[in-house]
Amino acid sequence: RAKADIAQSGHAAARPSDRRAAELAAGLRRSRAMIDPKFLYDTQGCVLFNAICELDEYYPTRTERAIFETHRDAIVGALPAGAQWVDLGCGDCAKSRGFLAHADVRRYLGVDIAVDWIRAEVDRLGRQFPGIDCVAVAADFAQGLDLSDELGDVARMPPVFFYPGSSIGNFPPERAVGLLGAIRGQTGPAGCLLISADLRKDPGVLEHAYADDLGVTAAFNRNVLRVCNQVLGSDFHPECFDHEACFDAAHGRIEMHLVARAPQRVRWPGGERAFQAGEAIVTEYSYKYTPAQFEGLLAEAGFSRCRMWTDARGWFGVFLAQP
Ligand code: AVI
Repeated sequence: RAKADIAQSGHAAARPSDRRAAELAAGLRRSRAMIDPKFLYDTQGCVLFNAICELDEYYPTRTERAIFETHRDAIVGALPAGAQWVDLGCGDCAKSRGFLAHADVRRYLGVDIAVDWIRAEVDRLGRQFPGIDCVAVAADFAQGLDLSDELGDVARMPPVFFYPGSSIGNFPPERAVGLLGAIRGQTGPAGCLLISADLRKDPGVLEHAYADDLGVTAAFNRNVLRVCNQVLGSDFHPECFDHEACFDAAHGRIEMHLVARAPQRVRWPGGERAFQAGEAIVTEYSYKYTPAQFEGLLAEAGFSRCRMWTDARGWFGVFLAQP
């Protein structure tokens, strides 16, 4: 079970801060240095990510919003009645609001790793929708998802899992199938999954979306080195690394890199790593799928029916997957 309340119980072998430091050190020691993308999202990283979502180049957020608005009635009409709405990575619950106003929902579960922050947001949602029982759940579902206790009898109150933002694209396909499979295991016979995925398109459009002219994504990427310095005690100089985003066609993914401008050595308590000029640290993958590929992942995860809504350019997909 990936539950923050269990992770914080103090009985784990290593303290969470030590585990995070060990994970960073292990990634940096790999022949191709890597930093897990979850480290991008400290408070400053979240502010920068929200700014990215407003950029002209970063089309996913506004394209998804437009698809939700255009096809709201069709989407809502396909959802089960008397549902419990499970908002995965709910944040400020903003994307759910437009659906809760129209769908037949009895209960809302806001699931997020940052439970202290979301508690206030979920309470606010509860005041806006007094007829819906709103609950905040602490879980790092990237590590696995088991909400069976919170969901209760799914045959009586079918869950609608909601996973917007194309965040599934930040998992490699095999891990994505694992998470989708865990969701499928908890839908029951009448529940479903409403999920977004960014679709394949011209690599130039993709690369520009991840390397904007203002340099906001560059700042977001470099910020992870500051996080490293805080968590691991390393002595990275973020300004000595260049942001790079390139589309790897063979894997169908954008790769975000931090590229050493000059030879340098980075030290941390108990370790160090030398970088040649031009050597990269991989900080994020963002997979882009064709509709058929993404439907294939959903099928592999155990969903047998699937519908997709998209925009006029076919850049972004909203999928409703049912058992
Ligand atoms: C959160 N996730 C879906 C974003 C993406 O597009 O992969 C993260 C991001 N990284 C750079 N820009 C946006």
